[in-house]
Amino acid sequence: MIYRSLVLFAAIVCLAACQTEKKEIIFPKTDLTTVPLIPKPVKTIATHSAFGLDSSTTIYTSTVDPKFEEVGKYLSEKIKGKTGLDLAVNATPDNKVERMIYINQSDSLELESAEAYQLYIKKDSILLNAKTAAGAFRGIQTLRQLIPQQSNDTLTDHPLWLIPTGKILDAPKFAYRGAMLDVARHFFTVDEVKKFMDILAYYKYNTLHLHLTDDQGWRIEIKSWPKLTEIGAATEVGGGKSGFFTQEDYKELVRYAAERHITIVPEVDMPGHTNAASVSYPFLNGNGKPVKPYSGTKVGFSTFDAQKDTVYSFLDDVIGEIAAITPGPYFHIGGDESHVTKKKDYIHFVEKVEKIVLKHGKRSIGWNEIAQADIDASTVVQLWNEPEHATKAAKNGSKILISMAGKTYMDMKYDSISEYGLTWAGLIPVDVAYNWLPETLVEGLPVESILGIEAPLWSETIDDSAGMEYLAFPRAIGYAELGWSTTEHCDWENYRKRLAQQVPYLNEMKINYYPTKLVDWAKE
Ligand code: TNX
Repeated sequence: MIYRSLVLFAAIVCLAACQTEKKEIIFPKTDLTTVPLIPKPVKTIATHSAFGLDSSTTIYTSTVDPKFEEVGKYLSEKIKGKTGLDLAVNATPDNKVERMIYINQSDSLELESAEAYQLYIKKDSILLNAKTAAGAFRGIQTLRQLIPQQSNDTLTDHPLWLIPTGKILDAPKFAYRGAMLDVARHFFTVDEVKKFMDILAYYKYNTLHLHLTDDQGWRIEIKSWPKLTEIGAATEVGGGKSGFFTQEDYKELVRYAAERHITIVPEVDMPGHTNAASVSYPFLNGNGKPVKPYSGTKVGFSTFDAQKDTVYSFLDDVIGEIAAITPGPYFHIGGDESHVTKKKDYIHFVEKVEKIVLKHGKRSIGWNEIAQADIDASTVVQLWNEPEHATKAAKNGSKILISMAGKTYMDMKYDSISEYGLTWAGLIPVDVAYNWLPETLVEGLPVESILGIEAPLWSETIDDSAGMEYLAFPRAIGYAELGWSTTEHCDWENYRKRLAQQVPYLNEMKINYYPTKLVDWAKE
């Protein structure tokens, strides 16, 4: 099969080469190494000519794994959006094919991880090699970023979008590169979440963690416990529109994410942050006080009753229903700020819930407090405030996800004039958000224990795409690079120039980013 697709590739390249021989175009000198790619690839070598993308360019893909063809179609759709060109995918080769983009499933040993890719750009062909469709998908994001905004209309009788020639060899530093969206404090619609995913995908994120439940709202339909959404979804911070995802909505988000090779991680935060669940079903409540709907922003007052068997059978249903519609490997159990849960109850609770998650075929992720319990080595600890929890968990074999509040909390204000955001973990201007490394942040935490990086966006101060985008962008673009690029490529001065050149994309996507003065934004 691989042999057959290579023969096809060779045949089409030959066809393309023969065609272009007739009318040799003299391209202006290009330099692949100066294109403002984010995240910066591992290795880039320029050969100074150009591939002229035009209406006769055709996309071919390996067909053994149908997901490669889907990647080809995604590329074609994005090229159409940017240039207006409508490129065929896997059309029968004919004499009109002058140039081609070939997305090839390769077992080259140089592709060391699932998301690694190689991009060879020549005058007549672009070859993208990857082991998996996920790798091919990351590779086409690089290709999208290489396509200039403006076409060159002077070289031939029709417009050409000149892609600099050369070679890019690339692979991520960390396997997990995520963002979190809190849909509990304020609800965000399916379309708002989809737009967020589109942007994350462009910068090679591979995970979206949805914080689905909190004191102020329960946002996911659970068929066996309908009051969770009938009652628990009616509130949000400050009153407001509220809402929830039906299971069909959630499945649609999962499908949309999968198309972008993004894994959805669902979170049910517990035993604290559970007021909305307890309002729906008061037997769950363990803080000894009458429960009432909550739309404030205080944390740490609620808890499930960790001693009741019925609480665990409820959780077995909830986790089971969500796990059944979640193809990804993780289920996030929360575990933060359970200030009114007795320590022994908290530990008992975490250990029991972790077993329920395992029973439903998932690995747990929990905020760093869960490391106080005797957790399984398969459980991931998400470090947000107390590094000693993370180092302890790593010693016991757990992987650590880096989300330190003072560096990665996208809900912190950028500066004193920020329109949205909180300040408890400090102001996080765009340079502070970028100028650190996940692998050296915590002393004594070996890099092998780091699963990756995740930037949380809590939503106490935002309730729509405008607010979401203001806080997330441009900071999320920097976290994408910290999670993907090699240490020597993570350099603020170099990065801020590349960030400045993201303006055409940010505008094309109508992203309400914060135009920080720390960056000399490109004029369009
Ligand atoms: C702390 S971080 C929280 C959230 C808040 C956030 C606001 C964490 C695990 N818990 O409940 O929304 O601060 O910045």
